[in-house]
Amino acid sequence: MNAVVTENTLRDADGLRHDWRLAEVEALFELPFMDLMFRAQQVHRAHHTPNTVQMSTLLSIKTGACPEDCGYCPQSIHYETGVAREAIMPLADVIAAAQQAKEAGATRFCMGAAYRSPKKKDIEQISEMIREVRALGMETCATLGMLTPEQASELKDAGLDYYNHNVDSSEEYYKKIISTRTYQHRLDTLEAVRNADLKVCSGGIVGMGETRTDRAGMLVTLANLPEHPQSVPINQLVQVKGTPLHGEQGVDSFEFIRTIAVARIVMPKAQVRLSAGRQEMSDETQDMAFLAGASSIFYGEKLLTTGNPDVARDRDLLARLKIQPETQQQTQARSGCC
Ligand code: SAM
Ligand code: DTB
Ligand code: SF4
Repeated sequence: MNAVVTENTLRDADGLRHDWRLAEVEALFELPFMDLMFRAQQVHRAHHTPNTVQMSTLLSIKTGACPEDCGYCPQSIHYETGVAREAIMPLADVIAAAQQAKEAGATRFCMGAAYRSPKKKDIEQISEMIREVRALGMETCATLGMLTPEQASELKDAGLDYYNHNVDSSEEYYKKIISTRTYQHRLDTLEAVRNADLKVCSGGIVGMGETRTDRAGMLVTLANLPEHPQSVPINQLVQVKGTPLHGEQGVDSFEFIRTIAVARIVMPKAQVRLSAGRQEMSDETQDMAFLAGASSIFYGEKLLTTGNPDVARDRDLLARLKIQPETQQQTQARSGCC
């Protein structure tokens, strides 16, 4: 990082900070709601096209039977959730789903697999999927669990644009929701992904019973990485029967929106994605999320195994708010993709 010191804070060559202290980020959370929203909107307008939202579509290319025990996840083999186990999807089905997502207006296609870490043959098959999706002119994203540096490079060579790997919460709270891997495992994969010159998509989940300090801690982790993730998904826990986190009290919508606003302020250039949980949100909560600086959504009826608002509801909401979906050309110009 090529760093300069300004106003007692360390900034990189792009003027971005990587030295956020927990107390500072907690103080942002403590601001009066309107002041926080005003600051977030100022940062948003300085770095992003107003009234524009990028749309990504998800596809679960390998579902269920995951050996990890993430307490929120319907795909873990440790919990009875009724999610059917499926083998890796045939290439033709993936291409058809990507084509359909493109026609519906998505500019990025994200392929998710319920792996702890992919095997050699998985990487080969998924590399083929990435090549074909990219040939459609869409940005590509994959989320396959832990990667070695070599696997990250192979995916890069196949044309992968983004790799999603969430830190999910603070380091302290992480231990309480997952026992089969550590926070450091997550950070190691993020390092491999960055070093392979892939764009990083990393965020977390709100409403798992964590404290505000945990939410602030998660954002400190993300903002203090050597580079800010280019994409930061903020998920509201989707409660699935059978998972240990089913029945958690969650947070009120203002606290969820505060988390988005603080993410926007500490990572000004990142695409902050209003991710899982939209189906359970009112139109007004979603609108507040855009006001707080969310610049992207998951679009299409399904996330990985759970529901998302249908396309008609999303089109109607965006039209009523006069928000334009980002076009393929805008997406490509912004990221240099395809
Ligand atoms: N297995 C890979 C991994 O864990 O990185 C990729 C797939 S995993 C389903 C991707 C992300 O989905 C998780 O990191 C988590 O943040 C999010 N997720 C999973 N279940 C969720 C739920 N019930 N509600 C909200 N987000 C969830
Ligand atoms: C992310 O942060 N959220 C998406 C995506 N990255 C892969 C996944 C949400 C999953 C919600 C539960 C499900 O549908 O299985
Ligand atoms: Fe497996 Fe990912 Fe679900 Fe954890 S979040 S159980 S690693 S699919």
